[in-house]
Amino acid sequence: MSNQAVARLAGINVGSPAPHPSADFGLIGLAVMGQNLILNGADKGFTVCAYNRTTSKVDRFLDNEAKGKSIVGAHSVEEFCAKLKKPRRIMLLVMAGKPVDDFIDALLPHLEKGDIIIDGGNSHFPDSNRRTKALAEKGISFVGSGVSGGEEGARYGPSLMPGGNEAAWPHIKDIFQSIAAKSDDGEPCCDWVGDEGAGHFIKMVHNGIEYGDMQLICEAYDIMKRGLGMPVSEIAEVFAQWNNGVLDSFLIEITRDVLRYNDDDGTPLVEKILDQAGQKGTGKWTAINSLDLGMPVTLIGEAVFARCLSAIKPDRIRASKLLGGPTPKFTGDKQAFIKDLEQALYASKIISYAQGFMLIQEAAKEYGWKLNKPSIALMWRGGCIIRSVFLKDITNAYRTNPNLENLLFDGFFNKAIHNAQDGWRNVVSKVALWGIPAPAFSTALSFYDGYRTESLPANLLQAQRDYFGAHTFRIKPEYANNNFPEGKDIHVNWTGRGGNVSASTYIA
Ligand code: 2AM
Repeated sequence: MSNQAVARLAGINVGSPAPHPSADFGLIGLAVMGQNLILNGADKGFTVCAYNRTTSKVDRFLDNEAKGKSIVGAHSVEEFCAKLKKPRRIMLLVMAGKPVDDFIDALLPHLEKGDIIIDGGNSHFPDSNRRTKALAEKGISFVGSGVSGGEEGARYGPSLMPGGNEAAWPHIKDIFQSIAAKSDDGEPCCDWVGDEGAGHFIKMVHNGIEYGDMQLICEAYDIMKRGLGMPVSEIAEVFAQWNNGVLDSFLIEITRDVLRYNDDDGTPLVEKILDQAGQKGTGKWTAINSLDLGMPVTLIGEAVFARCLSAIKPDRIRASKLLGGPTPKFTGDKQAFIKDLEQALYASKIISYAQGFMLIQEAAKEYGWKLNKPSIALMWRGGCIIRSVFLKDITNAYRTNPNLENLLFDGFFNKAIHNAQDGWRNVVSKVALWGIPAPAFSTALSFYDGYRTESLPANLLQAQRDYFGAHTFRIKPEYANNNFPEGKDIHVNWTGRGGNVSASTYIA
């Protein structure tokens, strides 16, 4: 083979003039998400350059889905970079982890200061923190962008959550906001999120919240099925009704449709599906991060654990034969209970989002990020899995007061949760008596009651810690005196004193 042929196989242009830089942005990674984002961009009037590690996929794409559209292709990283207008805007939609770093390394020799690399994959936010810093040192702007909405969203309007080097934003804003979903008010579901890995962080929390929303819906279904003894077809109609009210959302809508879907034998398919949940890890990341940051994001945690419990089906089968409990028996007004259940779901959802925003707020503090809070809820209003009418109220809350301490302190949500309380408590107490697990409903209520309690029993806990480990405690200001001064770490010898507190007390 000639040298030229070898070079051509390696994707190097030999003897032909450098390609004219015609593409508004480039995208690497031609799996379905990548292809759909390119097609979406072309529909919005942008010229897009496509590249993929396996270059045969570029040709296949150009000859099929991309035919006749403003889409060009490249067979090498070099050719790809040469086809992009400057500053170059390059989006990676490849597998998270090493492939992202490998592509960044391959791109760097062909880039110039001011060029922009966007990672639209499912990267963990610490990786995006690292990449933002490392690329800034080379004069390259890195953007880590959450992309949500699946294949359909990518094609017709995803929710986009970009964060990283803010210098990039003016150069990508038009493209991002054009291809993003629009809220029902016509606003693009995309805005600048914040520094470093903030975009991927917000996507992670979005996924955690998605876990929580799904778990709440599953608990409501289980309570109607086993607690109220309702057939699936009837439960579907309850979800249909809920979808016209405060719970109006994509997940309630698809639940309605799933429950209405019958197998060939005319029975609901959902009842035949094995009750073992899978997970890809973003809910777990959110739960781990909440533990790392010391934030009580309990509902997402319970949603992750509920999937874990479902996954140990063999254990559950054995336990179902050995461990007794009550048999659910509903008496009373079924319609009234269904109304209570709607309130329980609504209130628990408010708690879940309040917890999610507590985590986001703490992350901003911990990582030193400036976050665009009103826009976070806006970005979730359309295109993504948790899209809902409810997010409009959250957007309003943070637009009214961007420094809102807690979502529950907003007038609208304060009133909403207050009004939902009676129904919520009724449901949680009844299902406990019936022996139907409702970990998400229950933890939401426990959180609410804990959060609104001025004095928790952690006084006793501190005493226990000091007893067995001399971990010290502090005294309540109103009880401070010479023995127990305010604001000091105090240790008491809990066993070795004869009534004389001061003799066995020291101040650490
Ligand atoms: P491929 O088509 O060559 O496999 C989703 O899997 C996308 O990530 C695809 O575009 C895929 O390229 C790319 N990808 C997966 N693993 C990769 C790797 N190790 N290096 C580069 N690209 C990779």
